[in-house]
Formats: sequence, structure tokens, C-alpha cells
Amino acid sequence: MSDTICAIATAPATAALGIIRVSGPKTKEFLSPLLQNQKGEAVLLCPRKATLCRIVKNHEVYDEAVVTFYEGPRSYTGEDTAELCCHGGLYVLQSVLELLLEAGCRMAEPGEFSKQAFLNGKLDLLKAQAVIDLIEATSRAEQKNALSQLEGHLSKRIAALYDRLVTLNTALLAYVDFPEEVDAPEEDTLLELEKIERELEELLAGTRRGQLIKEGLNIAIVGAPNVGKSTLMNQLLGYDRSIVSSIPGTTRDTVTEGCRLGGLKCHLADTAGIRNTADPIEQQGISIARKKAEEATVVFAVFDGSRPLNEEDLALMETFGKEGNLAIINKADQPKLANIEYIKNKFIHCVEISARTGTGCELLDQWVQEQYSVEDTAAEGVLTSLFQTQRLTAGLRFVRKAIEGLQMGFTPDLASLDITEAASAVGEVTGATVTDQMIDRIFSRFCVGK
Ligand SMILES: Nc1nc2c(ncn2[C@@H]2O[C@H](COP(=O)(O)OP(=O)(O)OP(=O)(O)O)[C@@H](O)[C@H]2O)c(=O)[nH]1
Ligand SMILES: [Mg+2]
Repeated sequence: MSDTICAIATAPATAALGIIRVSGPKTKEFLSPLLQNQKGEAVLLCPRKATLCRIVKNHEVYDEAVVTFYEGPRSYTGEDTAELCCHGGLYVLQSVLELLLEAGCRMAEPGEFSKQAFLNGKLDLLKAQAVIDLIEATSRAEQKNALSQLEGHLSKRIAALYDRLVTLNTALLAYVDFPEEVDAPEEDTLLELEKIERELEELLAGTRRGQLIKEGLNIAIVGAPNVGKSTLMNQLLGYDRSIVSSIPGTTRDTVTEGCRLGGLKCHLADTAGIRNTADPIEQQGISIARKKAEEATVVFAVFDGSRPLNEEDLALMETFGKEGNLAIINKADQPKLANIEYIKNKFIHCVEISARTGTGCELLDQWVQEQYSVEDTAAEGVLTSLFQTQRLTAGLRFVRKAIEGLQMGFTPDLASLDITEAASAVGEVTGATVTDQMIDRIFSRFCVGK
């Protein structure tokens, strides 16, 4: 019989409420003697009913808490579980936790509640990863993607691929063992493998998007000096991060900061104004600016709309006027003196804003949303972890190897070896084929109480 575990599930900080979680076969047995109602009577724990209880030992009251009991298997872990919604003082929570430990519970390891859920088939590895992603989400895109994965469409799709590979292999092995009795399966196997290959390719295409959602979009803000790059940076962040001044060449070192645009996590880099200069420090800043722009996924090329375009602007347009970059014509609160049509000819995407007043800055939000269609994130979600991508890539490699082998007329037993490897790699994503060490490694990334 497994242990009954307990842990504080909320963050270790003083707060209005704090939750202690208990899970295991003896949840009721350990918890019930500690609970009383307001009249001092014993409390009968009914499944899924929140009950206001005093937590008492030896006639001493430790807290008043709302206790909810979930009877296994209809609980997060699949075992009997209780959640004690206590007052959120660190001392209070610790003292209630100690009562549970004295009663016979064991302190939970990090992620042990979720690991138990996985072992009891309540959660596959993909959903477990989605739980971490949801807890760690810092943007709407991450939140939506994690919730889609929790719904399980992606899990079902990958589990089905795993099942199909296993079925295919069973048929192949039947033929290898009983060639007289079973029809030669090469043609059907090949067709099915090609279908699986296409599905894996599709899933992997989604992982690029998953990486973007998780890692965020790198945006470099570049332009000639004094066009308002730092003002834009501060406007997007909502506070003064970069120094702004009317003296050209203010920003030297690149200033980086995270923000959210169009529901996506973004990393903004405000860079030194690019121009010809004899100042060696400014030159260094400019070379870093160019490097940042090269590394970035998106360049926001800023121009000052309140003055005619100069040599520096023209050179920048040649370098950055590419698909995927955005021209930002700034200082729209001033009379327009720049040749805006010229800029629009060089850039596919162009917006006019005033970084100082904030007018038009919502266009940047919209632009990121349109370009990276965060709202479209497939309803079933996309894979975000490197581990998942690596395993599916390995699965695809073996499927392709099996296809090649069959096409070249190798015997089915060789294809079967590749299909076994492919199934094993694909199964690792949902957890169908993982080892104990892998399970431990994955769940140790969770916090205690999750
Ligand atoms: N009128 C107006 N002035 C602006 C606007 N944006 C920036 N400025 C002014 O333009 C000047 C330069 O702004 P910065 O944000 O420091 O420009 P920068 O591009 O970062 O300049 P460097 O760091 O020197 O390359 C400051 O005086 C700002 O107040 C705007 O939208 N409208
Ligand atoms: Mg600046």
C-alpha cells in the first residue's frame, strides 16, 4: 500500500489563505481525528463537500479551515485526497502540517502528487508537462497552450500514433514468425508508415510555434539616433527603463527587458542609434546593436516622422526592410516631414505612432498578434518542451528508416526493429514507454505540493 503524503501546496509566504494537501489510502484515517465542527463534534468527511472544521489536537485548536475530501479514484492523484484551506500564516500552516505528520502522513517529495496522478493513469506525461507550463505561464499564449494540452487532444493524438506503431509491429512480427500463415504485410505497412510519417511531421511543425510561445519573441528596436527608440521601449514596458534625452547617442549599451505583446512573451532590446561616429564607445554600442538585430526574430526599425529622412535612415531601410520586420514611424504628434511613402515602399509592414504620447502603440500589439496569430494557437495545443520535440524527431527518423528499408526490399524483421525504436520514442512523450528514472526526473521539476 502506498504512503499517505502531505505538503503545503501554496507558496511559502504569508497570505490570506494557504492550502495543505493530503493524498493516500489513509487520508481519512489520519485526518478525521484532527477535525471537529463548531460544536466540538467529530466531522464526517463526505466526498466533494467543503466543510468548515476546527483543526484540533488534545483539545488545543490549531486553525479553522475549510476541508474538502475527494474520494479516489475521482481525485487529482486518483487516491483519497483532502485539501485543507487554512489561514495563510506560515506558522499556522506549519503547525497543521506537523499534526498531519504526527498522525502518520509522510512529507511529499516535489511533484509527488502529480507523479501519483501519472502512476494512477489520471495524467499522462504530456499533461503533466502542461501542468508545469500552466503554473509557469507568463503570457496568454502560454496559458492557452497549456490549457489546450490539459484538455488532452494532443495526448490522444500522440497516444494513437504510439498504438498504431505497436499494432503495425505486431502484424510484422506475426509475418516474420509465421510467413506461411500470414499475408505479406509490406505494402500495407508502407502505406501506414507513410501516414504516420506525415502526422509526425505535422506535430513537429507545431513545435516551432511551441518554442516561440515558451521562449518568447526576440525583438530588436533599431534606428538612427534620436528617433525615439528608448521612448518606445519605455512606452511598451509602461515604466522608464531606458534613458531618454534629446542628445543623439544617448543609448550605448543594449537595454533588454521582457514584456508582453499580442498575448506573446517578448524580449525587447533597445539599442544604440546607428550612425557613422568617431567615438569608440558609441562604435562599440552600434556594433552590438547590429548584432542584436541580426539575432532577433523581429526588428522594429524606428524612423522619426517629424524630420526628413537622412542617409542613416536610408541605409537602415536597406538593411532591415525585410519581410517579418516592422517599420515604426515615430513622433506622429508632430507635423509629418519624412517621406512616408518611401518607407512604406521598403517595408511590407509599417505603423505610425507617437512613442511619447502612446498614440498608435496598440498597433504594435495588434501587429504581433496578427503575425504570430496567438489566438489561433491550435485548439489542441502545440508541444513546447525540447524533450518532447527530441523524442518525436527520433520517432520520425526511425519511421523514415523503416520506410526506406521496406522500399529497398529489406526483410520485415529489420523494419520491425526500426518501428520498435520509433514506438519507444513516441511513447516517451505520453509516458507509455518511459523509465522510472525519467519519471523521477520529470516530476522533480515540480514544486512541493503539486
Ligand atoms: N514629439 C515627440 N518626441 C519624441 C517622441 N518620441 C521620442 N521623442 C523625443 O525624441 C528625443 C530622443 O528620444 P530617445 O527615446 O532618447 O531616442 P533614441 O532613439 O533612443 O535615441 P538614442 O538613444 O540617442 O539613439 C527625446 O527628446 C524624446 O522625448 C514622440 O513620439 N514625439
Ligand atoms: Mg536611446
